[in-house]
Parts: sequence; structure tokens; C-alpha cells
Amino acid sequence: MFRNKLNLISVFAALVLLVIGFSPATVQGQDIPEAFAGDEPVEIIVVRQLADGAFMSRYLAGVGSMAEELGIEWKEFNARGDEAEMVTQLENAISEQPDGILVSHGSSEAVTQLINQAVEQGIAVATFDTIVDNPAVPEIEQDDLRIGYEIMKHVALETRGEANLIYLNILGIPPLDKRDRTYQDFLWRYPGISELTMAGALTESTAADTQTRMEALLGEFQEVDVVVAMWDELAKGAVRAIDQAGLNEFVDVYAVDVSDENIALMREDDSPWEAVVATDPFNTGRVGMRVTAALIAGEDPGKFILVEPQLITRDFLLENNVTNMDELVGALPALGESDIAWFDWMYRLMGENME
Ligand code: SR1
Repeated sequence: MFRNKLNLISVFAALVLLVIGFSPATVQGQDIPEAFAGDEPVEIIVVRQLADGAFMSRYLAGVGSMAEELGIEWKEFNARGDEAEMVTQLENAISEQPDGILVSHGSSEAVTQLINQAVEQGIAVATFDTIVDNPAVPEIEQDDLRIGYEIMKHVALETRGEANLIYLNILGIPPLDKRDRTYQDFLWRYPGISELTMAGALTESTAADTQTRMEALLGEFQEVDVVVAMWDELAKGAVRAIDQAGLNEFVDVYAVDVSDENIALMREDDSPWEAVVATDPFNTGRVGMRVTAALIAGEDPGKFILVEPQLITRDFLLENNVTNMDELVGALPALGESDIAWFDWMYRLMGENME
């Protein structure tokens, strides 16, 4: 009733303003920015260094869904782990002169100069998981310092600060370096948490290669009772190795990232995989595309854009009968659509594109 009344009032107000010369778009504060108002669609190229695993494909699905809703034409250049190839692809992307480029991963050394060049040429550039010292380039991430903090806080509480731990991480990759920072704080704060060894390498099949490495480490460090993995490709290798060795009862795995596959592994009988800290990469991909679109429209989405991660335990999945990502987002809505980088005109564009 109240809502009907409000609707009537806004229709009346819109009519009055129309008569005195304003467009309905202005009335609702939803002017379509010039870049999106022409006949030519906005073009964005997504340049990715990494494509391995469910996180990366779900992230890309999120990017694509947001682009479609905003009526953006987009394509992907995928370097499949090869940084030199990524640099070539970034050069190619710039030479195509799109309206925007969304870069993910790649070291600052490899990509900064090209990104600066793109910005100088008037191309809007945003990054996911790439550090770029340029105030005009927004950096999107999953608040990785917090990811390291939350997973280690959980380990410290669950183990009462006593653990013999194998640490799986790969330094030199921005999100993994940030997670390592807060991990190190916990080793300092809880001296009963002892790191037996650190392992992890980025390869063409990271999960399978980690499994092989973990099989050897489980033999070498028989006192291990905790594995911390800062990327789920590392965690999957560890979980399979622990399972193969019949050590599920003795070793618990705490990790980062969630996907349908990870949920299934965590739910298995006697799974050693106890918890993850994660965002929904679909949502994170949508944020990436919105931030790039906002830049193209001349908006200021901010320099540091942190998508908030959540702790998801095996117990939570079992207690809530969560068997896949959709059910997880239903049970834990904080993982769902983020309120980051929404602008009024986007809703109007979406309305037009989804008609
Ligand atoms: C090799 S970097 C892997 C990480 O990128 C994303 O931030 C995911 O969370 C994944 O853990």
C-alpha cells in the first residue's frame, strides 16, 4: 500500500519534471554516461595470466555475466600461466584500443609499464590480484591480508595454538604474498604453531604436482597434524595425498578458495579438509567488470577495492546441507552479490539490456 503510494508520487513527480524540461533519466539520477550511450558497444579486453582451476573459471563466468548485463562487448586473452605470453597479450590488447582492459595476476614488474602506457592512451585499466603503483588504476582483491588472518585465526583457535604444520604457498604472486604476511604474524604470536616445512610451486598442473610433493613430505614429516594451503590448487593436492596415505584422521587441512569441487571434497566422509576462507569468485569477477565499466564511464570506483572473504567450515557445509556454490551462497548470503561499485546508471543499462 505504502509502496503503491510512493510509486504514484514518483510517477507524478516525473511527469511534472518532464513538463518543465527534465528527462526521466535525470529525475531518477540515472543519466547513461556518454561512453555507454552511443550506438557502438563499449569494449573491454580481459587479460589473464592464470586460468588453472575452478576459481579461475568461476571468476571468468562472473566477469562475463556482468558484461552481458551491462551490454558490454568483451573478450579474453588467456596466457595459461605464462607471464611472458601475458605481456605479449597485454601489448596486443592495447594495440586494439578497447575502452577498457581488466588485467588479472602477473607481477608488477611485468605489467606496470604497459598498464601505464594504456592509461596514457586513454584506456581505462583495472586489475584483479595485480599490484600497480598508479592512482588511476583500481586494484581489486579479496582482502588477502584478511584471508591470511582469518584462516590462521581459525587454525590457532582450533588447535589451541599447538600445531606441527606444513605450509603450502608460492611467494612472488601478489595475493599469495599478502596472505603470507598475516600468516607470519600468527607464527610470531603463537609460538606453539611450528612450521615444519614450506612447499608449493606454480606448474602446468599445480594440484597434481602438489600431490606428488605432499606424498613425499608426509613420509618425511610424520609429526604433521595441520596443512595450511594459501591456494585451493595446493590444497587439493594435499587433500588427495593425505587421503592416499590413509592419514585423514591425523592431518587437518585449512585453505583458501571455494568451488563446487572443493565443497564436494570437503563433504566427503572423513575428509581432512576442515575449512576455507574465500569469496565467491563469480561475485569477485562481477566486481572486476563493474569497476572497469565505472572507470570507462568516468566514475571513481576507488583505488583499493577489497571484496570481503568469509570463513566456511566443513561443519557449516554439513549442517546446512550445502552441496554446491549456489546452495552455499543461499546459506551464507555474505558471499553473494557485493554492493561494491554500483552506480545508478548501471541499473538502467541492465534494465535495457535484459529486456
Ligand atoms: C596463484 S594465485 C591464486 C589465487 O588467485 C586468487 O586470488 C585465488 O583466491 C587464488 O587463491
